[in-house]
Amino acid sequence: MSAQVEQREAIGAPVRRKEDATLLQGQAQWVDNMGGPGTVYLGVVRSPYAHARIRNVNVEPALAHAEVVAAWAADGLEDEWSGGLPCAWLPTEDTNAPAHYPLARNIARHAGDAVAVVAATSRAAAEDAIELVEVDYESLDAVVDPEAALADGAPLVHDELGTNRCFTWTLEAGDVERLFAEAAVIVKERYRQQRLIPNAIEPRAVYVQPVPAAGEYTMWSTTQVPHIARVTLSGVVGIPEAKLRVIAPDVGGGFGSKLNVYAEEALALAIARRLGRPVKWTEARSEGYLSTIHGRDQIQEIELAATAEGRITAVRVRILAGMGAYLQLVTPGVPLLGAWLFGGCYAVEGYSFECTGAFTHTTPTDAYRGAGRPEATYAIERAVDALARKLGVDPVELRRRNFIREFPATIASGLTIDSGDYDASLDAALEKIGYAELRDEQRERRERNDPKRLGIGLSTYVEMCGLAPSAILGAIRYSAGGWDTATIRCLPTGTCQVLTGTSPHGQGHETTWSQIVSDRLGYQVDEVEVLHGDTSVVPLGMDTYGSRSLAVGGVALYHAAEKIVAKAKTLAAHVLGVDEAQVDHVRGTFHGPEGAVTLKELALQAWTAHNLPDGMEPGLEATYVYDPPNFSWPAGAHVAVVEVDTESGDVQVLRYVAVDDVGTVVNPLIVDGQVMGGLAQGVAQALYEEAIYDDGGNLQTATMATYLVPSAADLPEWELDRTETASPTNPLGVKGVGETGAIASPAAVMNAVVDALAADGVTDVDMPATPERVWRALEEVRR
Ligand code: MCN
Repeated sequence: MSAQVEQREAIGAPVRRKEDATLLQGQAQWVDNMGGPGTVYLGVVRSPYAHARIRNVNVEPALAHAEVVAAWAADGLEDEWSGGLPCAWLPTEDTNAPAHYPLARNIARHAGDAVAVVAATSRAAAEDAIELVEVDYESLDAVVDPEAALADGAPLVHDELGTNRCFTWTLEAGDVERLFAEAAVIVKERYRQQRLIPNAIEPRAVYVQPVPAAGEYTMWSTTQVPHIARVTLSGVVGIPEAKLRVIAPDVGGGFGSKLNVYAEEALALAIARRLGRPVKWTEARSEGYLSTIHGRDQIQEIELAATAEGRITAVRVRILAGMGAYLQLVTPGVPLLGAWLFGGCYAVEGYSFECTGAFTHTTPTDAYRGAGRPEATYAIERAVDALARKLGVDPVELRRRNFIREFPATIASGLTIDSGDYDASLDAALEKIGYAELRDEQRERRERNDPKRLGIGLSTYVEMCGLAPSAILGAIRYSAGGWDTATIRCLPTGTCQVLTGTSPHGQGHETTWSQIVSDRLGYQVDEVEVLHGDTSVVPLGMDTYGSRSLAVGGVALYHAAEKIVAKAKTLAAHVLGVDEAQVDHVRGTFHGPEGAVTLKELALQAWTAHNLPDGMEPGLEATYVYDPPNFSWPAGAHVAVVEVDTESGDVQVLRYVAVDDVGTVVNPLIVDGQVMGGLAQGVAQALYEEAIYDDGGNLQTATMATYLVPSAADLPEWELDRTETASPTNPLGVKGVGETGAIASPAAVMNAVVDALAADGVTDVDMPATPERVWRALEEVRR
């Protein structure tokens, strides 16, 4: 390999994504493309009521349909379940975890709750037949707002619990009471994190092929978590884990929504067993809005205690988190993923956090890009701006007075930030945006009473990702570990296979993993085949979420490469007839004092095994299971510039600068793409998207016509830059990037909106800052 090729494919090189050719040329393997002779298609009958007693379900009229094979309500499938659908994270010992089965028994608890299922010989027939199922519902009162759900006399989501409270979780550090009592200034803010609906390009789908005689099942699913799905579904359906193979083929995005184990997967497995036939289900988009998890849904109260000079001494936070009607895989844990971060990147001393989860008659919430950290970042970054206004200090200056500057830094909430340089990213962001000039323009516009105000909003964030040290996950009562695996198999003919426990669904692992192997072992990127997402090919894995894949799975791959090098070096010394200490390895070539041998040649030697050192196992293959010693802590400074039309309430994002520090960058093109995608979702949260329920629990934004996903035309040109502080906790120095954009940007945009209107007296606007909301906020102060 020439030095130039080496450079073009090493860690840090902007290699184009090798997975894109298949994706863009219609050759991808989507679950919905699968099927075969004898397949039956499922249609799910869903409750139109948010809360109803199911008096009777009559499937007979559906069975009369010529193409219908079978149909069941909950009681018809009851003996298929060995357990309920899983929740893997019950944060306290007394967390209320109600039973959750694939079909609702007796009571429907949210609009879209599954009540019956029909199996037909075509998808069209299944959809027709669900209309024929007769359900006798008695509509009951519903509660959709988490605060209302905790009020006395609220309708109960689960009668047997006697309360809508799911759990209360607290974290206290330092003498918070004293710090507040001694504070020269206190700000107290209340923010709302509206509910969001994830919108992956590919809706959910599942296809199950049984081998009845062997009791074996293969499930293809649009999942981010094939390994977790196998472990948990084997418990739900009672199929021994060894007989269940789960495959996540090409998956068209997830953003957290496919980090879950869903009723339809369990139904497909159970019905494949019942009928002995392949079973398939594909979600309709509007069906997904009701039955795939939602994100966010928090009411936040945050207080900052500060000195007269603006040194923040303590943070006190109370969160009310909407769980929805049931606990999905990690529902109660999501708000806690932000629990350590409400102090932001500031050196605070006292920390008090309390989170209560509440059930409502709505679609369950769960992980959505950022999961807990956008919420925390939003609260602290908006509160810091509120403090700056109260003190009459520039928000840049106030941040600088409080930055953490010594690393590793153990923060008040108890975790340790690995590394960072918050001034560096802020400096870079301010320079790129031209901060001083923008403040001048803002002043000029105000002086000439331009109805279009200019707003400048900052978000200097730090987040924790790369989930996670297994021992910490255990301590916070998460049911699984945080390790991941990689295997490198050097094939005898000069290519190699990588088996990874991560499960990419848009993040480009095939490319970045190939770069790591290229960098360490000298293969060209195209000589590396990355296999993933199949529990029979890669039995051990913890999958993709929490921006963990590079910082955990990629680091496992690095260590596997080191094991390959170690074995190859011994073999090289044997082949070259020299002492091992005399062999130098440089990217796939082993140099002795007088000759050299390549890794590819050694792979062939190891395969023929004709002449190996005594005791050496044939083959050149290594596996590493890596459990990270810490989270990874990306950080950065984002600046949004908005123009707010005080006559119409319209907000336009004029510019957006994001300077992120994600440690060592493996592939700058992919990192930029990840940041841009996250920014789009964060700006969408700030300005466009909101799941709205009416008081009866009907989802008012149940289609893409009413739920406003912005298009590229609605978003600004992203101006990206980076600073780089390598993580000292892993040998690659990497930190995660998959969620940074979504974490930082809602706060930057909303700080900009409020900054534009602060001189007019507006100090808060709820997200999304729609023209109507902005206009109403202005009307209120005008009156
Ligand atoms: N990377 C890099 N250098 C770094 C950090 C990351 O080159 N310092 C590369 C990685 O090698 C990988 C990609 O960037 O190719 C993202 O890496 P990482 O930050 O480890 O995140 P994950 O791969 O674990 O992806 C999960 C993350 C999450 S949690 C959500 S949500 C999300 C996201 O990724 N959902 C996505 N990005 C998405 N992108 C697409 N297209 N679709 C989704 O559903």
